[in-house]
Amino acid sequence: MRRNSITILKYLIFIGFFSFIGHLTIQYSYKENSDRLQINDLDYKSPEVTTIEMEQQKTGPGEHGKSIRLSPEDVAEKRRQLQSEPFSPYVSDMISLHRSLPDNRHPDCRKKKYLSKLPNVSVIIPFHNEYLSILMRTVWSILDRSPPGLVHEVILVDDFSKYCKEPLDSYVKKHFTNVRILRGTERLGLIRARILGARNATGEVLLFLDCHCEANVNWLPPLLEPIAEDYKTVVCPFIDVIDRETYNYRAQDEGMRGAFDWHFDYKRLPITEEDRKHPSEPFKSPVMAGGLFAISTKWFWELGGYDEGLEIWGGEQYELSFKIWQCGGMMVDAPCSRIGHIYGRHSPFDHDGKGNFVDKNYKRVAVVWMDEYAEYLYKRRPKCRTVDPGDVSEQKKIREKLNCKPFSWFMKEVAFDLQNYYPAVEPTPLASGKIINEDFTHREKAGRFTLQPCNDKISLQKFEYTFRKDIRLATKHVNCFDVSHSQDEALTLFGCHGQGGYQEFIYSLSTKTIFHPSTNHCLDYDSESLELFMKPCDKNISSQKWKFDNIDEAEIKKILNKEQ
Ligand SMILES: *[C@@H]1O[C@H](CO)[C@@H](O)[C@H](O)[C@H]1NC(C)=O
Ligand SMILES: *[C@@H]1O[C@H](CO)[C@@H](O)[C@H](O)[C@H]1NC(C)=O
Ligand SMILES: *[C@@H]1O[C@H](CO)[C@@H](O)[C@H](O)[C@H]1NC(C)=O
Ligand SMILES: [Mn+2]
Repeated sequence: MRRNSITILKYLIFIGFFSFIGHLTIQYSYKENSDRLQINDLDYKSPEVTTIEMEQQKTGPGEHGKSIRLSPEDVAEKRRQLQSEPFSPYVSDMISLHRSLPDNRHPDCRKKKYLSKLPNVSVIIPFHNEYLSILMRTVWSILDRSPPGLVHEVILVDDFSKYCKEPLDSYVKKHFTNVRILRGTERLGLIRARILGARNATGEVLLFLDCHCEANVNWLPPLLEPIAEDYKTVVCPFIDVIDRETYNYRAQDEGMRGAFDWHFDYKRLPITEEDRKHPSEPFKSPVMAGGLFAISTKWFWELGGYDEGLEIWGGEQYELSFKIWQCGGMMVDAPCSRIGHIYGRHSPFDHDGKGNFVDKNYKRVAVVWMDEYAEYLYKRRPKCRTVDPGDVSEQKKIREKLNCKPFSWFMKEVAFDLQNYYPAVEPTPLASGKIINEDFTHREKAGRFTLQPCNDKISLQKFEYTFRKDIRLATKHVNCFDVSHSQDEALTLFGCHGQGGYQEFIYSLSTKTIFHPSTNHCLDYDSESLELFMKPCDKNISSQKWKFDNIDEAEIKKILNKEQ
């Protein structure tokens, strides 16, 4: 029988200044409820519990964070009516601006008590062409679910929107006393819009939010208490997920620590074992996700605010995170504060013809804060090395004035495990090249992850088996083999996270099997469809035997010694 070498190929389709004594429960009020709610009927227990119970009684579309599903006819009709308008805002209009959300905090959060006196906040929300009901639901969720007296003001920074003017102005005037709209005279970009809002704010804490959020039950005290205890602590909420089509509200996960890889893509690290013992307590996080955080006004301006040389968006979360830590502050995530965010709703802060601004932003962050570690970023982003960062003397002055620590300190003390997942110097792969199953007579078949005839010219046939025990598409190094139970254990690609789980594979030098611990199965293919699946391991069958072009046996034995 003629034996053809067949290789795996996938056609990718998609891809304190305040210190106070005494712990009390915060008084909690619920303003302007939907008319279905009879507050007086309720038995008042603790204020927070009462609010949750009141929310539980609400009925209506999208209440309790549930999905709205429209009939296909409705969808077609509305698409026709809306034309250029993205579809999902129509669904937003169907949902109460005061809709109820599921209390998805850790159960310990319901027992938590907070300092009776907390600093007040200026909430700063930049927006550009945001849809009115989405923006107003953001504002109402803030006001509805905050204890009285703590929201000093809400500042909506309109970054040169084409619409959202008249109806927004009159809505705000009619319904609020402590909400105001600031407008720039030119397009500012996200970073400068935030700075404009911050300059205008007079609260004790600045709380930056995105313009398509819903703050969940008692979200505010957990963000403020760590700041009340130490004004140099910056606090981030947990970010929940609001589906952009159905408006379903769900948890993303139970939290992770923020980090980056050396392309400067935002990444996340697992919570430490120690922190996992206190699931409702704030835990330290090296880097903020960027959009949602609270910082005392005093500390923000001591740090010089954001670097105003940063254009539009990009790198600002690193700039602020590095200087918070290096200059003597701290950053924590507060598990009891949850805020939903509509992901993938636009990227309103677009290029506007500003060219290569992201590399320039990164360069500014690197030259001011990263010392010798900047080199690792330049290696991954060669454009960063050559781009002119512009004048960074102001930023360097702040670093000197505040006597900030070196980046090596940050890496050692704060991001202490980052290099385990995202090493600055990528170790050579354990194996690389095509992944070949030699026992196959070739047939053409496109589709999912399938076996295909070997061809060294096809870059999608090149893989790397890394020290993380994941198998990456070598071309871009961002997609990894992934298998989840929900997909019939088919082999798929998913963004590499470097943290094992569904992306962990154990190659055996002796049996040549690729074992997947989380399903306890081995890589195999379907002889009809040629699609790749995980199946019960059987080292006797040749469809489970795989060979890499290049293999470092010594390193595999070292890293996988127990598993060989
Ligand atoms: C918030 O704090 C500032 C400064 O302490 C104070 O002037 C202001 O009145 C407070 N706002 C509210 C709404 O209490
Ligand atoms: C905030 O902006 C408004 C409107 O431009 C202005 O009237 C007000 O004085 C500003 N406040 C501060 C503290 O800058
Ligand atoms: C594999 O083959 C060997 C020898 O042919 C046999 O003894 C063994 O039982 C087989 N194992 C499995 C799992 O079928
Ligand atoms: Mn957003």
